[in-house]
Amino acid sequence: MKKVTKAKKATQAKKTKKIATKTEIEDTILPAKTKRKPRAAKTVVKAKTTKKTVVEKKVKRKPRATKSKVESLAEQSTEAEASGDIVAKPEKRKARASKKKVQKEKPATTPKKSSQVRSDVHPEVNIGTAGHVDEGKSTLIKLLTGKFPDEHSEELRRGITIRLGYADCDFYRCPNCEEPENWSITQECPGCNETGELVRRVSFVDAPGHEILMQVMLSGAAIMDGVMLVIAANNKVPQPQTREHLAALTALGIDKIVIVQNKVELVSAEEAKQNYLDIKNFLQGTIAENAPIIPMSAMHGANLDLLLSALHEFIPTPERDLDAPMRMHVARSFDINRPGTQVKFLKGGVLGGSLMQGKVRVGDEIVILPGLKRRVGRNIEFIPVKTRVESIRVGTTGKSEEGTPGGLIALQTNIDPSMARSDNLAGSVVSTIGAEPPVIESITLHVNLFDSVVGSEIEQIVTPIAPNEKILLTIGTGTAVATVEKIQKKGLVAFSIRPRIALDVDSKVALSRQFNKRWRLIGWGEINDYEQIRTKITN
Ligand SMILES: Nc1nc2c(ncn2[C@@H]2O[C@H](COP(=O)(O)OP(=O)(O)OP(=O)(O)O)[C@@H](O)[C@H]2O)c(=O)[nH]1
Ligand SMILES: [Mg+2]
Repeated sequence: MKKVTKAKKATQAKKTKKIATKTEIEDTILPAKTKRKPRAAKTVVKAKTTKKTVVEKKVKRKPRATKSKVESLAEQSTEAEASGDIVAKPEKRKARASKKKVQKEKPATTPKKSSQVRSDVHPEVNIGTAGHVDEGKSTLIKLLTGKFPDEHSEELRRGITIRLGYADCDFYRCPNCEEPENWSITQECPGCNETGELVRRVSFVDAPGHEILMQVMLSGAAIMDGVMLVIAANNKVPQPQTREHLAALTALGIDKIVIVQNKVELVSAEEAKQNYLDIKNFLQGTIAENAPIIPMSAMHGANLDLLLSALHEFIPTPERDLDAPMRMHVARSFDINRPGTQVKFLKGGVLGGSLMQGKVRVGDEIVILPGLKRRVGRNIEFIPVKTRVESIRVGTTGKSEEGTPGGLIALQTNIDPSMARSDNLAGSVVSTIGAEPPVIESITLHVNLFDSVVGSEIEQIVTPIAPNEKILLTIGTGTAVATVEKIQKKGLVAFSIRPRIALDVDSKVALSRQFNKRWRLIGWGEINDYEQIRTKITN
């Protein structure tokens, strides 16, 4: 039985290698760091049939009729933003039901199921995706983790990512094989069947590429330690959201970047080389100037080993301060109770996100800031919520007694589950009691504006910020519409923020302005000063 599985794996591996344009492209275009020894019997196979299906799919992907629904989801996300499917059981059920109707293409290779991830290891780093719509970000996550991150029924129906997706993957290194062939996502080396050493577990955060979902991407970026910027080899470079996402990474100071030149099997070697040069040209002078460019086919699994090697080298696990007070960015919140559950069996609200610093243990007393949203007349108020951690889920590992930075975690608390329903608490910060981050209602920023609005087809000039103008601020996973109160000299701008926001004082602030009813990234701000309000922590 075991032999059959091995033989099958070997055949699949061979097929994958054939499709790879790795050797040809590497020989000519890979930067010195990632250039590898050529391997025997690797040919470029141009997948004409796949091209056809992609063209057909593109036609399928543009139904305008459903636009308003996606837009309303996007609007919701502007207010309550980010997500990261952590414990959303009811949504998963819905998604499965509608999967049958959707003709979404699936990668040909499924290297492993996420359930194969070892249960005794915690993820230590969050790697996100970025890039223009449809260029293969979610397909890449499926290749790496075995889990296709688009699970929401609307995502499956539309064929685009709408919420943040999330899945874990283990990186193994074979003691016998040479770089980069020694890297794999299975313990058994696909090259020589030797048992590999587990190097680290990575949590992947999949962001949407659609232009109207920019705020979701920005919120997700708050929990990314590094990013795979996916650029399709069969598209002109740069596409608007390739530009806008790279600008967002610049704004938020995320400079650990690996470029994935995806869908290389759809173009000739010549076209791939030209596309590589276009990417290089586009990256020149940006924070990703020296990022490695990995030619890949996410759909066929080509060059996965090279990608793992580059992620290991270019997105190392950051140093974490485990002794600092616990802080967590909340990306999603849920009520996990099924309708009709008896009151005595109800479970408290669940918060999903990632720790920035410190540790959290079952039984810890924590506070959620700015807290519970409440409408008072025409205003929205927030009430800080004190609660207790009832249980912790760490990535796909399952229940754990402790959560640490790196990887997505879900905290089940003892708050009324209805408080956490439908991402009500997304954008909040969770903290140890007694060492809370400031909750602010005004902030002064050193503003840096881009020369032009990079996220639309037509590049428009970014005009200076004007008095009384409304600007959308993204701070951590939270967003708030702010009003310009005062423009001081040297690019200092004072904003009033309503509703309040819990501030991670080390974070950069992304600034977006409305153009034709869409928020577009126009620059970023560094925190100069803020006015903290007194918060009363209630039970
Ligand atoms: N031929 C080919 N098709 C691919 C490859 N990667 C992705 N695709 C296809 O491209 C389409 C878009 O893929 P997704 O993974 O959903 O793209 P995405 O970047 O996640 O899209 P958004 O999240 O909506 O921005 C799907 O039909 C995929 O099957 C690849 O390497 N080769
Ligand atoms: Mg996607």
